[in-house]
Amino acid sequence: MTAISTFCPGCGQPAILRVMHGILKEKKVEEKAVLGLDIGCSLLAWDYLPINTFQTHHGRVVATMVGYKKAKPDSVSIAYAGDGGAYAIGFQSLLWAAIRDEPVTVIVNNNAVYAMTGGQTAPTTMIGQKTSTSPAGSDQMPVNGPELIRNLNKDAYIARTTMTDMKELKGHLEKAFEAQAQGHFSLVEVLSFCPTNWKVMGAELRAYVERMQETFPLGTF
Ligand SMILES: Cc1ncc(C[n+]2csc(CCOP(=O)(O)OP(=O)(O)O)c2C)c(N)n1
Ligand code: SF4
Ligand SMILES: [Mg+2]
Repeated sequence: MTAISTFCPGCGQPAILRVMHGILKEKKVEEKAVLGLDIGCSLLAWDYLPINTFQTHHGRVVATMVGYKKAKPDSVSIAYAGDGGAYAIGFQSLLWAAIRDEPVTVIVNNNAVYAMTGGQTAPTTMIGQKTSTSPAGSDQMPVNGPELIRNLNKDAYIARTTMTDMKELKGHLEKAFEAQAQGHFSLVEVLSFCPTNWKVMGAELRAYVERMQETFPLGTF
């Protein structure tokens, strides 16, 4: 374990991970928790927190953590993925975990790009958003994961929040872990800064996330 962050300065992911870790500590389930990591910048969490982590292939974190939960039903099984890992390459296994109401908690870090590989257009890239593969602005309809999954499972806890509001983020993650404890699927999508690929800094980061909320409304679904 090391507390040294390898995330870029200003990245949203350390804040999400720290809030999540705080809840596990408060509930004294740190030792029972396993954080499964997708490929993408989420993998930089592998040694960020003093909890066990599990590195999976790209798009396979939900399936892996479903399997882990089946093997260890007393565990707190967490799948941490980017928007690309969750809603593109891993979409099929995510949808089936939701349909089957698998008792795992999925946290999706939505930065609206494929960050680790250079900021390409992702399933969550917004109409008009400029990326390295859509320099004139994307014309592709984005995927609204929580809204879609809500229609597949009425018992799951499904929410979208933002790392700019730690209190809300904490509340949603707490409810997601409670849903898992009660035997239900849960997913919290978190709108999150990626200064490196958005090419913005400081106050502009918050403004970017506010614009994201026009496409990705916050709340419980
Ligand atoms: C099977 C496979 N396809 C493609 C890649 C290349 N790849 C690695 S990370 C990544 C993008 C990840 O984007 P996202 O899931 O949104 O996470 P982020 O980096 O934005 O946090 C891609 C395409 C890979 N590692 N494996
Ligand atoms: S590229 Fe973006 S998401 Fe990845 S660590 Fe840097 S700021 Fe964070
Ligand atoms: Mg991403």
